[in-house]
Order: sequence, then structure tokens, then C-alpha cells
Amino acid sequence: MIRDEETIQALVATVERFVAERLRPLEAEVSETDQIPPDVVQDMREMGLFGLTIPEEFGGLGLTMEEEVRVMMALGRTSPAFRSVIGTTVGIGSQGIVFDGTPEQKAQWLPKLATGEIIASFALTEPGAGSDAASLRTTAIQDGDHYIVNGSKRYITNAPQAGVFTLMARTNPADKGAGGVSAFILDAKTPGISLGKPDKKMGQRGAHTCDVIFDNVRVPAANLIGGREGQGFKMAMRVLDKGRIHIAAVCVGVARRMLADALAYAAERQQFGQAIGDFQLVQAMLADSETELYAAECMVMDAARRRDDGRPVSTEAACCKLFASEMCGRVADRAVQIFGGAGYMAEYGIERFYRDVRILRLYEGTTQIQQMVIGRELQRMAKAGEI
Ligand code: COS
Repeated sequence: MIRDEETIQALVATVERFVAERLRPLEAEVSETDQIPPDVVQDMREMGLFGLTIPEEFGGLGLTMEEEVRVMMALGRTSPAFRSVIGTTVGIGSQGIVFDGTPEQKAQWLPKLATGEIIASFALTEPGAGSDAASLRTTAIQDGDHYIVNGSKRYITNAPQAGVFTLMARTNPADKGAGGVSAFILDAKTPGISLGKPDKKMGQRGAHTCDVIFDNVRVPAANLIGGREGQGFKMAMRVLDKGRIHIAAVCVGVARRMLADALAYAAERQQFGQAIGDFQLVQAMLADSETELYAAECMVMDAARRRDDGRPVSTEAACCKLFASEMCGRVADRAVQIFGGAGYMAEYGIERFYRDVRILRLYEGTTQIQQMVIGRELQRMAKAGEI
């Protein structure tokens, strides 16, 4: 749903300009230094990018899903590490509070997230619980008006910068499944929280992940999201449903960028006395990329609109994430192929994108998890006679 076409067009145009003029020139430097310059993060704050999905009453822009995906498609047209700066605060780190937070929790945390004063991280994955998210072992045991948290989380995006964690932990150790899991808002400064070494990743240098270790961390009971135990897994799943549409939009943005780079190279690179883009075999790779990109774009827009209409979108979100991330991987591969030997060389930048986009098929649910979500729903519908 677009609330006001002119306003969203202006926002998308601002993001496009920011990407073209401010972020693209810094791509190689960010990759070399593994740091996003602080003044770029400050610019993002001033543009309101941290508050894209925070309701207006708490100082954010309160974008609808359709508006959010349009912005993400624009922001995606540069190194994905830049999107990652705001990604967890706009997405999985904050949305549990937006969906289920009590009025007090929203009032306390959302204004600071909207301005980017603090960054939110989503702490679900553990050394032993990834795809099987319900098997998490971190515990939060009630002790008077506090919970005592023990355990560790793994590959937590933006943990080194986080001011707050949305933490999923088991409040009922007798229930080993999803029903024993609750969600908390955890101030990153709480004593007993420590961070592991920054992970050395395949790509997306400039975006940081690490382990987060909880050693007898005392969390006020008032920080239990929504004030109800046992709702944490379902909240995380609803957060991920939305996050998967967001990531699919990022996939469309990055793939558009890689295709544009491949097209520019194909027009300039001469072989056999002509531009390689004039060869039909190269055109086939470009055409396949455009076709898949268009399909992904249509899927993402449709899923976003359905969500804005209040319809259930778990299956559509999984379809989008699956198709768009796999599409992005194929477009990256073809772009490297079109660049030929130059595609393997760091100075041309396309090999960096090839590595950067690999994670898109893994986080917020692997392709195989998306298949599982879709497959289960199809089975359910068939049994219920809905197909
Ligand atoms: N929205 C709301 N509720 C949901 C839901 C969703 N999308 N998905 C599941 N639930 C509910 C179920 O309805 C069920 O509720 P009841 O117990 O009341 O029936 C409960 O949650 C447990 O669901 P289920 O039995 O399907 O859980 P599973 O353990 O089988 O796990 C998958 C389901 C595999 C889909 C889930 O673990 C998953 O998405 N894993 C990947 C996690 C992930 O993306 N990790 C990346 C980390 S973040 S970067």
C-alpha cells in the first residue's frame, strides 16, 4: 500500500541519490577497511533511514510493506553491507517490539531506534540452534521481578554496535519446543553480556557479526516482550515473515545493480572486433537475468501488498525469499561470467558482489527452510481441501 505516491517517490529518489553519490564511491574502501565511515552512518540517521519501519507516533516514518520494499530495492543497488547498517534496526531487531511490545516498552525503546541513537540486533540463532530455531538452549529463568539469562547466541548481525537485543530465550526449560520460548528486550549494557571476536566472513565486509554470551544476566521482568511468556518463538516467526520480504527486496536491488554493471561491461568490452554484448550468448545471460529479476520484483511487490492488506503471507514471504535470493546468486554468477577474467579480479568489484550476495540464500532462513515452510503449507491446504 502506498499512502502517498509523491512522498514515497521523493524518499526513493533521495535514497537513489545517496546510493549513487555517497555510497558507491566508498564500496572498495569499506571492503578494504571493514568499516563503514561514521559520517555515512550519521547521514543515514539524518535521512531517517533507521526509523523506516518504526511507527510515526514514535518518531519513525512508519512505512507500509510496499513502501519499505521500494526503499530497499533502491538501497540494495550498492554493497549490501551498507543496508546492513540499518537492516537489523529497521527489520528483525525492532519489529518484535513494534508487533508485540507493551505501550511502555514501545515508548521506552522505539524513539531511540527510530533516530538511530541505538541499534537493535535480533538474537535467535545459537551454536546448536539455527534452522531448528525452536531448539534454542539459552535460558531466562524468573527470579522475582527479574529473569536470569544464561547461554550464547551465534552470528548475531550488528551485535558489536547493538544498543539493544531482541532476545529469544527459554523461560520454561521443561518445554523443549517452541512453547517454552519467550522474547525479551535486553539493554546491551546489562552486566554479564560479553561479545565474541568479530567473525571473519566470506563477504559483506563492513557489516559485523559475532557471538553474544550471557552469563547470569539480570533482565527486568518488565522487558518480557508483551508481558507474556511462551510467545517468543511465534513472535520471531512473524518477524521473520516480514524480514523475508525485506531481504527479497534487497536481493532485487543488488541483482539490478549487478545486471547494470554487467550490461555496462558488455557494451564496453571488445572481442572478435565487437562489443561482447552484441553476441547472442552474452545476451542470453543478460536476458535470463532480466527475466528472473522481473519475476522476483513482481513477487516481492505482490507479497508486500498482500501483507499491507492484512492477509497471511508466511508462504508468500518464503516464496519471495527463496526465489529472489537464488535469483540474485544466479545473476551474480552470470555477471562474473560476462566480466570473464576481470570478473575474478578484485579491482572490478563484481567478485566482491558475488561473495557478498551468498549470504542472502542463508540468513533469515535458508532456501531449504523456505522450501519446508512452503511444502508444509501446501500439504496443510491439500489436506484441508483448499487446493
Ligand atoms: N507465524 C506465526 N506463528 C508461527 C509461524 C509463523 N510464521 N510459524 C510457526 N508458527 C507457530 C506454529 O503455528 C506453532 O504454533 P502452535 O504450537 O500453537 O501450533 C509454533 O509456532 C511452532 O511451529 P512449528 O511446529 O512449525 O515449528 P518448527 O519447530 O517445526 O519450526 C521452522 C518451523 C523450521 C519454519 C522454523 O524453525 C524456522 O523458520 N526456522 C528457520 C529460522 C531462521 O530463519 N533462522 C535464521 C535466524 S535469523 S537471521
